Amino acid sequence: MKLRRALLPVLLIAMNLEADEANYDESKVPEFVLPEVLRFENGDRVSTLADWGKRRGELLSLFAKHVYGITPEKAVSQKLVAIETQRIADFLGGKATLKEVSLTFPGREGGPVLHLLVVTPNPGKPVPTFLGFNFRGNHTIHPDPRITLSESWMRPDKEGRVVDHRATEKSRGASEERWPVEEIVDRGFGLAVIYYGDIDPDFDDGFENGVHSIFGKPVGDEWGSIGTWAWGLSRALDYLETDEEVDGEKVAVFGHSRLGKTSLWAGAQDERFALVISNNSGCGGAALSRRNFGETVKRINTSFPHWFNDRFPTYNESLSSLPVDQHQLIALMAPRPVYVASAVEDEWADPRGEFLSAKLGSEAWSLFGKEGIGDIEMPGVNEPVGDHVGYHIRTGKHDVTDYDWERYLDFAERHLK
Ligand code: GTR
Repeated sequence: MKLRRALLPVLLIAMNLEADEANYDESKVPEFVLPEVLRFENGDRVSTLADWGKRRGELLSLFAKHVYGITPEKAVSQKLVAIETQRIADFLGGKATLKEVSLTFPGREGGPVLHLLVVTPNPGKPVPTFLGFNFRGNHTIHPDPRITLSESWMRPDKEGRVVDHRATEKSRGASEERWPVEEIVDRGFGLAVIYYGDIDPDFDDGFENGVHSIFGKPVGDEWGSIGTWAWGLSRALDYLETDEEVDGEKVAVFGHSRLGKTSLWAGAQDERFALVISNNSGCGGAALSRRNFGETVKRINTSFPHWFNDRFPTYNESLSSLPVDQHQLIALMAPRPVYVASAVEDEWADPRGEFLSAKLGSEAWSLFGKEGIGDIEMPGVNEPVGDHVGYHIRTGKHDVTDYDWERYLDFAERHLK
């Protein structure tokens, strides 16, 4: 009896762990009913473009209220001041110009600064441009020693590239494989990047730091970190619209993983983004929440309580009552082009769930007489598909590779040039 009692908690923990283990078995994906793209909450069908305009608004507020959080009014109206702090006219051996631009809060000296790095082909003229966050500082996207080393809070690493949360010289170019800057420039595009931690350092500090120091702690259903990051992308776009070497009407927003979730939420809210790219964004990004494959809503809300708003975890155990699913987030990009990419070994992100979102979200493009993914079952590996909604699943793991960028450049060439 005594022994049994002692064993009980251990057993319960073990059972719990088992229950929380990720599912990678397609036959164990539960049956589910998805909320429709082209149907209002009141049950009416969406059949005209005017209807879609209203449905779009409805979906946006549902995603804000139940998933990513509502952007506080004062943030929506906040303008930042842009100051060019460095210009390197002979970047990439003279092929390109690199600019560093600081975006600051007016009247808030010592407040958060968003450091934007913009590379555009020489000679300068307005070009379509990719905008994306990086995970480790702007100086990691290319080893050029003239790029300013980020002074922002960084996640420590074992390689000595970050010490005491500060980037070291050793970290220059550390992420260059994810950013084929020269290839982008050679194909006539610009690239703008920001370190996402400039907006909100990625740890659960109870929303004290980053831009929360300006806007205050979220209350009620207000935003989590993904919401603040997405807001930062829009502020970067405010600046890019004024940059003479950037075509502000042709800015593609790109992101990988948690930052892919962010690029989707930014693209959904801000229709000035001309094209939207989600690279391996997974749960809370492109992947359908109801599939219970790989990372689940419960798991993500437990591991990263600061990413979404406080209401999202209330659906951890009851996904069927979540009023939205992620194919509707994809639909919010319509009629603009959107690209979703998966990787075979990135099962955690549920490649099939990412594909299904792209495919089912495509319904919205049909209202505009445009083709989305089309009538395709799961495409083969390294076989990109789709017209205004693009998709590929490539070989390899959770990452951003040259293969991914080549597809994004092809897609952007088709739609933005
Ligand atoms: C993982 C997380 C994913 C994804 C990834 C990343 O730990 O479970 O949802 O966002 O991090 O951003 O690298």
